Amino acid sequence: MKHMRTRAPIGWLIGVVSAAVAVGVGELAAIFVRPQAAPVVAVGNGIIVLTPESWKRPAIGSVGTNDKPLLLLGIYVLLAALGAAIGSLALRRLVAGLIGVDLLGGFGVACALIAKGSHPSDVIPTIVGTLAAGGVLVLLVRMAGGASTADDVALPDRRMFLQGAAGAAALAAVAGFGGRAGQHARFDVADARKKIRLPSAEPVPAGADLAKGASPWQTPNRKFYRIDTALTVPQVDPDTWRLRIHGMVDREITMTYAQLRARPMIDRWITLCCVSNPVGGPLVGNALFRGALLADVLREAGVHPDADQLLLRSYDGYTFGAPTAVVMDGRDALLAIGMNGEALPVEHGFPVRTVVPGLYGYVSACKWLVDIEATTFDQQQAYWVEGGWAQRPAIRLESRIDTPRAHATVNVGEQTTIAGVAWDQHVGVSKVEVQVDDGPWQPAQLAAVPSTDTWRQWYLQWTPRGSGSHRLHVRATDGHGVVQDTTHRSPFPSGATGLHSITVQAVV
Ligand SMILES: Nc1nc2c(c(=O)[nH]1)N[C@H]1C(S)=C(S)[C@@H](COP(=O)(O)O)O[C@H]1N2
Ligand SMILES: [Mo]
Repeated sequence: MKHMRTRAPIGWLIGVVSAAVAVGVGELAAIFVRPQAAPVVAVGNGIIVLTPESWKRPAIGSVGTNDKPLLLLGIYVLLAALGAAIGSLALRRLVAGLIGVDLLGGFGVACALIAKGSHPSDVIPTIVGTLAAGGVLVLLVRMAGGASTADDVALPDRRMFLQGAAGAAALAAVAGFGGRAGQHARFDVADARKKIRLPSAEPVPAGADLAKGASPWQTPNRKFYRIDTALTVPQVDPDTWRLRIHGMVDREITMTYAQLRARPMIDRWITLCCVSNPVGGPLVGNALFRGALLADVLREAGVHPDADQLLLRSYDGYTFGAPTAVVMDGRDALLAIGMNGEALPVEHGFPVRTVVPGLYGYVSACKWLVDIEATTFDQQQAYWVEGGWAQRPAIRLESRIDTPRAHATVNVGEQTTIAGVAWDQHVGVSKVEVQVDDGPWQPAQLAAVPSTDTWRQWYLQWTPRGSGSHRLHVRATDGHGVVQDTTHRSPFPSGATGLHSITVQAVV
């Protein structure tokens, strides 16, 4: 009985340490492949593909913002648990334990293969890690006195076993951290990005940024919302970057970064928003994008008139289907290289992304762009459209109260600014109104805008009369005179509608 109690934890320890070796050695091997090929990342990317789209909602870009660390944590926890189970199995029957290791490794290999944008060589780190884990498992089982179905076998040499386990754990840690460091040294494009100099950014247009307490009209790069499926931010070297334009075109084009930069460049303020932004939500931002006109390049390629879809493909293997007619109707659809006077930040698509004013991100704003295929909506479906999101959604007119904050305290009899932003890219915002409780809709002051492609700040001065709770509503009217849709709809499948409202507490 006494020994039985000690044997189970020994098996768990052997298994967990072996699993750690798989992960660590895999990280090390990924130096020779690429960061996406590290086992845990490959498994995560495979799980993203395996997860039904309905589970990934409401955050489009599936693993939206906070769920990425959660996904990775889940993988580590599950791996440790399965490792512990395999370890105790191995301590009874070594072959069974090794089969467990292989099954787990096999799952990892399968994930590496099905991940979007995968290369066949992405399986190498998982294979190397699995082999290392198998070796360590055998070694530690031997040090623990060999596999046995008897319950009362004690450790032959407790010290030696613990030293062996500690050594394997140290190997896992050194290989893991060393692997990560090596991957950064070999693949990070931060230095290449820093070397790229763009003309300094234009100042914010006069009168655009006048509502105190509203979101700043220009969103700084580090505050710009980020939505994508990338567990590791793709590191795309501008020196080896190529854009291929093909499909239903007269002349295929392959463009280098230098060739793109040699094209005429324009700077445009454009508000980008995510279809999965809830009413009043934060998934919207406004920046100065610098780039070349996409339509010019498409004309050079000779896109066929019946190619109604441009399938934009990213380095990490995701696809975005933009209507060709929209991209070519004269709006400033960009092959963007710059954002707010800097080269695109790596998380926002360095070195090149597309930005199309008036279209949601998931149908137009391909980050880490590498490929454009002229095709039709009938022939090919883009990634999120496969998951049920609308194929050609019209962008929604929206307005948001930024100040006061929901549930804020305001003072009775004291003038308070209600302010925020409203947007309907490429159509524009002509009016914003605010309603306090059941009162009349009061027109807000509108800030200036350089075009219809950006959001518009608004503000209204309000003096709360009675103490207690007050409800504030905002609604906008678009450039054609259409008032915002009040029907409450969730973001799936074509963008949220409904009015943003907050309550505040007035006190004396
Ligand atoms: N490669 C890639 N590009 C992508 C995505 C992605 O998941 N992968 N998400 C899209 C979505 S849904 C949006 S809303 C925008 C967001 O761009 P941002 O992260 O620069 O704000 O990027 C788009 N481009
Ligand atoms: Mo999005």
